[in-house]
Amino acid sequence: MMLVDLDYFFAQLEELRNSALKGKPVVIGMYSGRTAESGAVSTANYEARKYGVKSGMPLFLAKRKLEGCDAIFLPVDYDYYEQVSDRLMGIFRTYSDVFEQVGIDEAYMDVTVKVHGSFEEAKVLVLRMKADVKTQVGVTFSVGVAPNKLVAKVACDVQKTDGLTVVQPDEMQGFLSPLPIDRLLGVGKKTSARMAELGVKTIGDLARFDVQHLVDIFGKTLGVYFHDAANGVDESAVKEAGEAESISRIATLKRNSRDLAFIAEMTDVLAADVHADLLKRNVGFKQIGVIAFLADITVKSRSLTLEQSTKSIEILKKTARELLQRLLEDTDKDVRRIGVKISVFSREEKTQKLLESFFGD
Ligand code: DCP
Ligand code: CA
Ligand code: CA
Repeated sequence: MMLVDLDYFFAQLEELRNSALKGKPVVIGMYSGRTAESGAVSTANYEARKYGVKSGMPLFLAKRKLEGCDAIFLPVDYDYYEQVSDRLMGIFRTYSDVFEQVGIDEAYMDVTVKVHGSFEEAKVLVLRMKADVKTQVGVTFSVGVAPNKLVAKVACDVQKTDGLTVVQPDEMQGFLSPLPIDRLLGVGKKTSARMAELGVKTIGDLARFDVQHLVDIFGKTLGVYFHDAANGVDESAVKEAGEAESISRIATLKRNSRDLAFIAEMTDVLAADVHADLLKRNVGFKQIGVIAFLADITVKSRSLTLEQSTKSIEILKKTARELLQRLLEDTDKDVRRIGVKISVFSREEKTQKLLESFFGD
């Protein structure tokens, strides 16, 4: 398994289209627009990081740290970054058996079959891919190669830029053990502080810590996750994105009808049912569909994909009504049964959710 992550992504892409920036500190800012100065640092190149500039820092602070350094401040240009990201992901994908993009500049790749299970061959594949991306796009990225996703992620972060870190099965413990626990996915400042109170500072400390004790403190899911993670245990598979699951409800109307208001009463009820299920699973939806079984036994459906995933019941009901209206405009038959369906994304894993809610990390 491997994780690829582009180096100082937004800033590197600004350097890519304007080579005059190279060698200077470059800061990409998300300007809030309230005043010319207000906003936060999205990212910075490594020249700027030498002065202590970091993602998330207020822009005025970054300006202060870089005073007199001939630093360049640029606003985010998300459309451009996304365009290049799509090209990069397209290239990475061709080197994978299974490919899972997890952010604008990051993806997991399962290459087990391609490299015949050999870490040596994986290394060769990464070097080929680095050269390919360098010529085709002109950017660098760092890679972690390991027996599983969890360790690949940690490995990717230890050496940047243009890094390649390979951790073989027999090296896992020695690799993880001395690292601070915040290198583990989901362990941020607050979790680290809580762990430090328990005398747990390194991943090795955490690996040796009594699992039952962790469960008592953090609950079963997280306690077991921390224990496994520290021991380099992760069984999760690389999953192709966009494998949407759906939730749907269908009901028969009290009478056949093509009266919008009457049928919409039913789609509202179905939407509420679907929504309750959605909340239970704690996921969002992006696609809504309405299906009608007509009196002449034909079936018609309409669907819509939203710009952004949401959990809103209002949007669900309103969109279902609109789809129903469009559907009725395209037929002169009565509706006998009606259904509402949404596509949900199961990518959000339980542990990830819990980690976010537990400490806000
Ligand atoms: N980003 C952001 N705000 C943050 C963190 C990140 O806008 N708080 C954006 C800008 C980054 C991009 O996401 O370029 C990718 O984030 P990374 O965490 O991978 O950071 P970088 O790619 O910038 O740097 P690194 O070289 O450490 O990977
Ligand atoms: Ca990155
Ligand atoms: Ca990233």
